[in-house]
Amino acid sequence: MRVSVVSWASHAAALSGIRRRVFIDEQHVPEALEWDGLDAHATHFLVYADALPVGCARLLADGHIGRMAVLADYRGQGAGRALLAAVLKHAREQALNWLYLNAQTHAAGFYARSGFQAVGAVFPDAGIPHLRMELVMEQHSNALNTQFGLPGKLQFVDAAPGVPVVEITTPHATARIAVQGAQVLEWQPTGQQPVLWVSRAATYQTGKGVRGGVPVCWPWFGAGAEGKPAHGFVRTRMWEVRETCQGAADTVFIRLGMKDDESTRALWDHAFNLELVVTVGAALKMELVTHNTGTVPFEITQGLHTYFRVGAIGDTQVSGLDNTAYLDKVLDFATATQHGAVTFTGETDRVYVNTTTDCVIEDGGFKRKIRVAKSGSTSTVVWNPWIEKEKGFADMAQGEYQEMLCVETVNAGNDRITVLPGAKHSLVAFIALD
Ligand code: TA6
Repeated sequence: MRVSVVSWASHAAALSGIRRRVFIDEQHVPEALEWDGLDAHATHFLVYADALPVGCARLLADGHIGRMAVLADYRGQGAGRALLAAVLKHAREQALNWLYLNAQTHAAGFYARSGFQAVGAVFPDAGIPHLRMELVMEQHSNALNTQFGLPGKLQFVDAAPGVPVVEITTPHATARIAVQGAQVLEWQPTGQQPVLWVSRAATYQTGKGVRGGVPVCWPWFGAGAEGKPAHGFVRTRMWEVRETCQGAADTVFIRLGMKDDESTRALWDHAFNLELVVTVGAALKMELVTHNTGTVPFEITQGLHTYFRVGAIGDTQVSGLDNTAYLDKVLDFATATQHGAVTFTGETDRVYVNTTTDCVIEDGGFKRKIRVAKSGSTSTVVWNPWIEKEKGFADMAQGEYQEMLCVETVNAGNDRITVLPGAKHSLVAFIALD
């Protein structure tokens, strides 16, 4: 089987002919979904049996592989394998080292044999069950360093195959951020204990968030609707690195982003551009910016689900929430009011409402105070799983509940954000040692 790399301009007839027979005639995909306007901007691939074009595929500039189709009479003869091999070869040549696709579930094994890993749950697309699958090529960190590295200040390393992590070094602090999920993992001011907590049992693998750091919960906070992931779907997917730069006062910042695609629209049918901008220095600033790129308003709940490292939970309290009402998840979301500082003697899982105040984690064990300031939020979550709930987390080691505490900067409960078409919303968490 011979494969040619072609353009839509030169081979639209052959490409559309194959896709019409396979997707529209055979699989009844609606025309409007098939011709999505992206073809003119994509690289296309045609596989030939003798002189006849019998299969196609396309690759978008962001690494999205799609429209893989082989005519019925030519399946099982290696056409698909030849197409995928050509796409991967072209991607490497273009230094595209992170690829993703939305595979019809019956084809998941085919892609898995080329190293693609499933991310998230099965979702319907045009009424056909699909799985999002991602592949990080072995030299992904190298490519990211070439494009975004800042010598002596910012570099990418692989925490595990396919899990690139950015390491940031400044005179005031160091930090680590997983590109997958745009998850800040560490922030450690010079001479201090780490401020963020990551479980010793945490795993680093494609499609799975790390237990600890700052998971990004979006476009919903908390339990999802039936069959949808808790805390939204962005924390287990690869984000794209968009910008890195040295900022004022010896800070370094990185901007990561994600846009909607078929697999996100199958879970949440809206067009969006989501960005996380992290500024590392003597403080840690995380700004989660939601941009509604669609034509209708949408509503989100969200959170920067920050896990803090404390010396001993029993010797820790949180001030700043005095006289604040909260929903107590441990008591089936019963409402109560906080009196004085929050102390910890058991499982604690509370959504404090109508509050814009700073919280201060007063850590008697490490003899330090961590200030959590925020903007774009009127609710704060305080969570410690304690002994029993800890046992339910395979990625928490026994007894770790004693050294961690979540003070989360969120829009949760009735703190729901409506973003109008074209508008943006910014949620900021600003963390510093008092
Ligand atoms: O923010 C608190 C919480 O919603 C807890 O109820 C618990 O579910 C925690 O988040 C961890 O959730 P996760 O999905 O990361 O295991």
